[in-house]
Amino acid sequence: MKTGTVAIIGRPNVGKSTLLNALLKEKIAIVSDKPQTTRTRILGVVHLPGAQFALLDTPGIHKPQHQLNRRMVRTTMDCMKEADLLYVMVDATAAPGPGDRFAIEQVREARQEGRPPAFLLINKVDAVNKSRVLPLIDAYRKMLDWSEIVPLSAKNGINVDRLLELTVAALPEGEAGYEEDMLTDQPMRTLAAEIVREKILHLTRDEVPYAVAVEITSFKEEGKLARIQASIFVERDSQKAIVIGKQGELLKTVGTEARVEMEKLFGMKVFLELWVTVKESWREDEQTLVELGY
Ligand SMILES: Nc1nc2c(ncn2[C@@H]2O[C@H](COP(=O)(O)OP(=O)(O)O)[C@@H](O)[C@H]2O)c(=O)[nH]1
Ligand SMILES: [Mg+2]
Repeated sequence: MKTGTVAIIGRPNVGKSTLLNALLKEKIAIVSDKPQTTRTRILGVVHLPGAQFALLDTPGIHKPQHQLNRRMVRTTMDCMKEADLLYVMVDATAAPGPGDRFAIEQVREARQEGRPPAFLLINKVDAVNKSRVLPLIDAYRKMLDWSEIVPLSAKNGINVDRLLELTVAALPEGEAGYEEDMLTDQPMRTLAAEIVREKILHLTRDEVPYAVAVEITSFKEEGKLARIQASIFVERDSQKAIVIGKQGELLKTVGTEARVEMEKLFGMKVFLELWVTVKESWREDEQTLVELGY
């Protein structure tokens, strides 16, 4: 069968995690309109008749400012080394910008003699007029020796089947490496923490999304019930006040939305408790970053 590893690369916010979820037909990677939503490597396994491949969603390539960001970029570079094929994703709603050029430059440096092959994925074509796509293809064509150029919409599923066909054709022959029902290597604790973080990202803005981390402090399964306790870390008292909200409203909404999504993904009832804790400069603290799995 056709097997291998595919890494999704690109600047933040182009839709990498949305594509991972679309290809897996299950939401395992959190998505938001804020850059740097994905902080770790996320592995999903795509199962097709006659093919199985590991798909690596990455934090994306950007110029790092914090210790956390340096780790995120390093993770992305490591994923490229593991891959048999790269999906390099750009956004059809924007002209090629410095972020895209920087990402493509990193891809060029990580490859040796044109290996692994790279597909250019022009995402979000649902949001632009068709006439805008051809000039984009022309502009990007010059930047790397792409094996394929695929305009698509990860969100609406446009051309996603075509991408799968091209991917299977490009993968090497090999033995299946994963169990037939394996979806991701992320433990339930990690998925739970990420779901809580996503709900906070959706409900906050400015510097708050970047300053938030979530740690599951307790996860107990009792038959068809999961009792989950989570700590939400922020860097300042003012951020704590924002995350809790007036009379605890925001935190309550986070809790409700996160619980509903966990119940769907885990197929069990969830009892969720949330705490907000100030942890100054956690993004610069090596030990905290390790503890949080970054
Ligand atoms: N219109 C449109 N929006 C998309 C598409 N794919 C992703 N998005 C949106 O782009 C934003 C960033 O998506 P995300 O998957 O988190 O990007 P990542 O940072 O590259 O992983 C989110 O608001 C998504 O809903 C698409 O195909 N079309
Ligand atoms: Mg992402």
